Amino acid sequence: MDTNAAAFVNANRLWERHMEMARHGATRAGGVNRQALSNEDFAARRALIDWGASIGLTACHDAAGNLFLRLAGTDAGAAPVMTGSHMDSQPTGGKFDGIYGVLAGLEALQAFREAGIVPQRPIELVAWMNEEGSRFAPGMMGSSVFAGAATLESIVPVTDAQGTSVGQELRRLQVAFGDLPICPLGRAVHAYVEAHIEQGPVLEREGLSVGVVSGIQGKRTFAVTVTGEESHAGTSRRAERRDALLCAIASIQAMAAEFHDPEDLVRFTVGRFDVTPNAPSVVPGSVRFSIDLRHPDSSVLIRLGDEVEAICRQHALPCAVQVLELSTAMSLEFPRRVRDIIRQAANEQAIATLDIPSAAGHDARYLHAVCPSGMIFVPCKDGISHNEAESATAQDLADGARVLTATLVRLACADAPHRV
Ligand code: HGY
Ligand code: MN
Ligand code: MN
Repeated sequence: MDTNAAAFVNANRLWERHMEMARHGATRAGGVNRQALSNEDFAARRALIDWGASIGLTACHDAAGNLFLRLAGTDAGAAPVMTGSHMDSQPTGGKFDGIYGVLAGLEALQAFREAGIVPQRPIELVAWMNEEGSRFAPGMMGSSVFAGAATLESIVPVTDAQGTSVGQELRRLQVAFGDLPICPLGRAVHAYVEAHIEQGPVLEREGLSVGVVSGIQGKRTFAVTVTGEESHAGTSRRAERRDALLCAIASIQAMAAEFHDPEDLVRFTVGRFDVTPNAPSVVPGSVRFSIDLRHPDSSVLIRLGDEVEAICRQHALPCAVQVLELSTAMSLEFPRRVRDIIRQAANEQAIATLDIPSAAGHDARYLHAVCPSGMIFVPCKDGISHNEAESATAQDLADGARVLTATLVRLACADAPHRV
């Protein structure tokens, strides 16, 4: 048995698997549109299951659509170590967001097999359902239900823009993957480590290939509905109009002004804006828009988020407003002992690292609530992500996978020098 499993990480195989996965939902501009529980997502799941089967991993999925591939350990009853991320993408997503953590985990388990290492604890590779929240809002549905932060009942009624519900798509998933056993929803996990592209410019700027993630900034998301009155574009007088679009814009501009901070730490985003009836000669009667609000300081996030409804009500007059908070997540810091294990694994591989906070959200947020968790970042070109131009290098992806592999050895092997 070769204890240096990381030496068996194959950069070319890892890269080729990314290119193969990018075929599922490939867009003309070179990105991917592989949204949660779509046919493209199903195809990616089947490809992952097949790759896993070729190295002896056994697959199951839970009632929330989370997919697990298990490497057996000598202690079958021990709580597993988990690693993974998400395979779903934004509609104009890139080839690496999410899928890198899944393929780096697969690469690590293949390295274990090729090194002849059987861990004491089972190691489970996981692909969380609907991390992105683009088709069904909010995101991180699978990991939040797995961790008990949300219920299955709360996600199944959520519908996409076509009126298809999560429940309908989960049933379609169970039929399409009828060969997969169903595993329990929410199980004991010994530790969780997620590899992900940084989605920011720091590692590339510092010339480093690996970051040890210190934590994740807080995020609150809202759905706002502004209700006015449809009327004729030619005959209805301005004084009588209740124009939902102008009222929504006034609310958004008021929030942007209120949330503007000289330190440029507030992240206020209206990414979705739906006008009804969306007809050129009809004064809009209704507008639904999303709010994604983030800040590294939870007290600021609480203060600003608590102002959303009042600002909307005040500035949307004479229209009516309904504000629904979809998700609330405070800033978190990963446990030092997990960060130390990741850093020591990198040192062993002679890979320099940097401690770096995550401005983006990740499923690790919910695993952090149920077990010792951590994250490994690798750079992406110019920090670009949630964009079809998202890019990374085979070398950086492999370095991250090597650190992940060495970390998993420490977490799952009996004779490893560390305990979480
Ligand atoms: O929005 C996020 O932070 C994540 O990339 N879905
Ligand atoms: Mn992601
Ligand atoms: Mn993303």
